[in-house]
Amino acid sequence: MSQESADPIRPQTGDALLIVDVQYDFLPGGSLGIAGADAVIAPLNAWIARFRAAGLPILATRDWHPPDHCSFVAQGGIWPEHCVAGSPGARFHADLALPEDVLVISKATRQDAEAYSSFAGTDLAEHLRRLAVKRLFIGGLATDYCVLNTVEDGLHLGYAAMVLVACVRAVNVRPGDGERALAAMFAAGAVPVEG
Ligand code: VGL
Ligand code: ZN
Repeated sequence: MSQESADPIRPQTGDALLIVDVQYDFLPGGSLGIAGADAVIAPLNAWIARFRAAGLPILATRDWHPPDHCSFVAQGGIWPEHCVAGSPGARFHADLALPEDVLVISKATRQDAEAYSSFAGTDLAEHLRRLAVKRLFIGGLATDYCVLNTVEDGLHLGYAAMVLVACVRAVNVRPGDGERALAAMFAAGAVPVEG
């Protein structure tokens, strides 16, 4: 059996892969490091290979904050400083096999606004319209913040949302946040995809 026919769901025209915030600061050793988050890289690379082979669009978001972003503890926010635009911690992990023509979406770039959704204040929706995308395959970090808000916004905007369950990890500020976030996404109409 070929690799492709063994895939649970085969990407097709109208699909795009959206990789959320696989940046050093969210990976173990980073300033907002998520336990086990490096485990998303290998399965995401397999999805990248499938989308590339099918000639389908691949987009990658990045948390891209100014140095005094309102979400940081020094500004009264809840997070340690992370993903400051242009800093080493804001880089995509080098093992993530992003293609040269990946569309990069920077988000939460304004000092005075938190923005967990990849759609908030970005041109993501314009890109998806131009590319005639109907269905988003979404994986990355973190399940309980940017993935959750991106999936919910995507569903509200009329996209089908396929959640790559092996490719997401949660911050879990409260134990169970990640599981609750997944349950909320599926209750809202997102579809779990293995692998
Ligand atoms: C995120 C916490 C703070 C995320 C971003 O990408 O999920 N989480 N900033
Ligand atoms: Zn952030």
